[in-house]
Amino acid sequence: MEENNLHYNENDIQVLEGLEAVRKRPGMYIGTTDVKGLHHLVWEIVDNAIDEALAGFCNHIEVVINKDNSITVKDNGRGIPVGIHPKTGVSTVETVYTVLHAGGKFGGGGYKVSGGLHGVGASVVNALSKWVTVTVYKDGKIYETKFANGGKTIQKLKEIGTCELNRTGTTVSFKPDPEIFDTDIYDYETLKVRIRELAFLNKGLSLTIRDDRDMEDTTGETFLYEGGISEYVRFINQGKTVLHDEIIHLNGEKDGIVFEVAMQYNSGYNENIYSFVNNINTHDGGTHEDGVKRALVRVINNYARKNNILKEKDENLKEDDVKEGLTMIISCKHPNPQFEGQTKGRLGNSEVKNLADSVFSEGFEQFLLENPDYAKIIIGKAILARDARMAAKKAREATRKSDLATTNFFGKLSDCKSKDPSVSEIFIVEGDSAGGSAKEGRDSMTQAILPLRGKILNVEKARLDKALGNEEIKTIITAFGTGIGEYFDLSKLRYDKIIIMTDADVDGAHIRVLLLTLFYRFFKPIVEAGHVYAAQPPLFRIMHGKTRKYVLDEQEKEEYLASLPENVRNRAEIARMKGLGEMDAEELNETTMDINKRVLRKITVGDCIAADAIFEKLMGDEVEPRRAFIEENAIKVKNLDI
Ligand code: 0RA
Repeated sequence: MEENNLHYNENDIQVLEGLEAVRKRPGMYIGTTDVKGLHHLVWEIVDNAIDEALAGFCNHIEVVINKDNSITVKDNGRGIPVGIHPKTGVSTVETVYTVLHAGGKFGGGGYKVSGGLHGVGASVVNALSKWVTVTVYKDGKIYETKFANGGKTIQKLKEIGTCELNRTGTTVSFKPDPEIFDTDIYDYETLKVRIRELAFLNKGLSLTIRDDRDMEDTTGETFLYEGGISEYVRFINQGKTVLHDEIIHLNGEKDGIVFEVAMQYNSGYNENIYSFVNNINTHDGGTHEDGVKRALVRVINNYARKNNILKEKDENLKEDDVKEGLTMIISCKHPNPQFEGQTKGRLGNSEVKNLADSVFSEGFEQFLLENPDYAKIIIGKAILARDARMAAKKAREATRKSDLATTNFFGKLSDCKSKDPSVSEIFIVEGDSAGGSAKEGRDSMTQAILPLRGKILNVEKARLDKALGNEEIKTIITAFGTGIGEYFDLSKLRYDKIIIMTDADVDGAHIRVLLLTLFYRFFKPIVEAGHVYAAQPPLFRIMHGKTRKYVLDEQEKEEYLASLPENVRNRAEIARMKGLGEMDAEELNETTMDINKRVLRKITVGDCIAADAIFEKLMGDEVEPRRAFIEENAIKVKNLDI
């Protein structure tokens, strides 16, 4: 093959050693080689296209999951430069894909995504792929280069055709190397949620996601938000009762740092504050968030005192009080962000704090002055929150004192024998009958069962003090052992895995959303530390002869049937599993609980946020969105990964 007749020089050897290092220790470059790392590859490539958009040269990006679970990312930017690079002696395209960390130096945008694990560059994707093809449209020509088996160049950049002069852009396709990754299956929802988020965060940029594994889906979904983060706030608050129609949107710029915030209060009791730097979620906050919060507390207290809503004898409102019911998106674009903390989830740049404070306080003060009625409502809510906070503190102290022995806790929980948290698991099971089978089918040494009677309390609709009075919630808190709020202690968690086991139907989805909401609001560190899982009960049982085979979904069913000889296939009995309660103890153990056979899905904070977003549709008072949602999802409830 002509492509293999390449002459290797010293530069090539260095390149190969660089990419070999990535293959030896992929974790150092992309964090993990599980499903998260697999998706990370997509974001590396998309980030490059976003940089081109931030530089002002690209307004559309398309991501396609191809039939073979390879990915294609297409942008309409200027196209990666195709000339020979003076340092490497090969094309710039090839350089970007084969030299570690080369990408950044060739970027056109001012806001490089350089935080956390992002921004390691296209070469890392190449190193971890079975094959990569890059196509560049530029100057009326189409260029192409190909790599295979961990980034080895198998086709040098060459002209493969012509195109219209005004057509420019870069298209990258890659197939993750199955030798590196634990799984090679992309999850459409995961990609979609982030793509939609990128559309919110980059107003005017249109992003399309398409799943070509599904023959019926040929158009995909396109996200484009001219209103940017304001529309993100509206999206999060959809279905919630808002306290003011207008979304407050403020922005400012200083020394190349662009700062933007959008907010709206709703009548709920929780905060939804999300902050980003260069499109990366800073889940541990940082100076941009601190500046806004400081200003928020100050402006509200000042206004409340000036207008005699807070009397002289009253204490100032606290941050927690003014955050109740607040939905807020903070987005900062910074040319040189410093990310701090163990997971690099915190912005450290000190200069951002004052910028955030001044932009926010000026704009928000003006909003209050211009809207005294809204000001009264917002501050009135904060005062109620303060009163509830005091009551909740008392209730929490009470919960902390109640220990395992004093509640009627043992009646519900069938605990495991082991007291070693590192091997212990707790299954939270929908319904008493499934709970019974689970109890019988479990490994009682390491597996605890907690059956849920009815639906647990919706913590979106109740303040903390009320939630803490709820029996099911009390049981869960006691079982976990961590406490909550200011008494929370992750090291006291009694189980390594918390496994939600619900039916694959709409009711099951309800319960899962309620639990995810509870976990997210009360036990976020448990979710963040990766202790929460969803069990995946099978959807079909296939019987032929003496063989019983359980499969998770339609696709797996088809694949299994196809693998059978025709005469066996024709006689196979296929049953759709209706729910957990339908399985006997042995079946439940074999399909869903046995450590060696089951499939668990790890729940991420992202899942919880997604659950929160669809929450109102599923649970809210409004009937219409709920009906639409249930109809929309009735067919693919299995895919309702929430
Ligand atoms: C630097 C300069 C030029 C294009 C790009 C970077 C570029 C990089 C990527 C990565 C993915 N998509 C991209 N699109 C563009 C263009 C310089 C010129 O005008 O030739």
